[in-house]
Amino acid sequence: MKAVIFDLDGVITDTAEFHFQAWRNMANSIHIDFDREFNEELKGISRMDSLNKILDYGGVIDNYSDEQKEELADSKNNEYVSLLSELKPEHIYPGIKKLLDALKENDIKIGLASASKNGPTILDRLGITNYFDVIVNPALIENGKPAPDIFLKAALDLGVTPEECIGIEDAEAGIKAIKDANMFAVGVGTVDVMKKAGADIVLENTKELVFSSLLDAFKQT
Ligand code: B16
Ligand code: MG
Repeated sequence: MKAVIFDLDGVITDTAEFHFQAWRNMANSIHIDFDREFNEELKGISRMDSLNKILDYGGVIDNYSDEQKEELADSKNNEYVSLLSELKPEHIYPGIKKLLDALKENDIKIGLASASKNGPTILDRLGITNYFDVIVNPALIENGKPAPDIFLKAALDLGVTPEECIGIEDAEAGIKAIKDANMFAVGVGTVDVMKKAGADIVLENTKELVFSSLLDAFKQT
């Protein structure tokens, strides 16, 4: 194992509630409402894919030009970014800081493969930017998760092969992306859902993301 590539939202911290509030306000402004169950489908996918899903859900996908969609996505993002100002280091999920320290101590490279264009802002607010050797810019990745591209780019930029990497994800689309990249996939979340997506091991809580356990699990493959 030479590198660990992290997803951000749902693994390092949780800004899902901010995404939910901002998307729902945007949707309400065009007379669409949705609940938390539908919101689950928006996790881990890009901003524009999320907007298209919402417009499709509201039955109005054909009523909006590309320009109008950009405006809607911008209005959601503006609200989301202002909500991010509430984010603090204490919002890092349990066990993550300890894992980052252990990876550094053991010379394991650290990458970020988040679909979020706000990834660098979020890492800054959490005070953990310096741990990351590579932060992939999702704007430069043609095919979003579940395509493996963002994880492959992280490995390439870290100078390691995919087989030397562990990927950590909380979304089905992300686990599929890691497996299609030929990496060892650690799922954080519900066992059935993560296993179905192809996770090699599943942890119910980030507290269980312990360096020695990850290394053991990786060695067994
Ligand atoms: P942005 P991840 C994803 O982050 C979120 O889970 C998803 O809900 C969001 O739509 C996506 O980032 C894009 O975010 O609008 O900030 O570019 O889980 O890949 O870290
Ligand atoms: Mg995620």
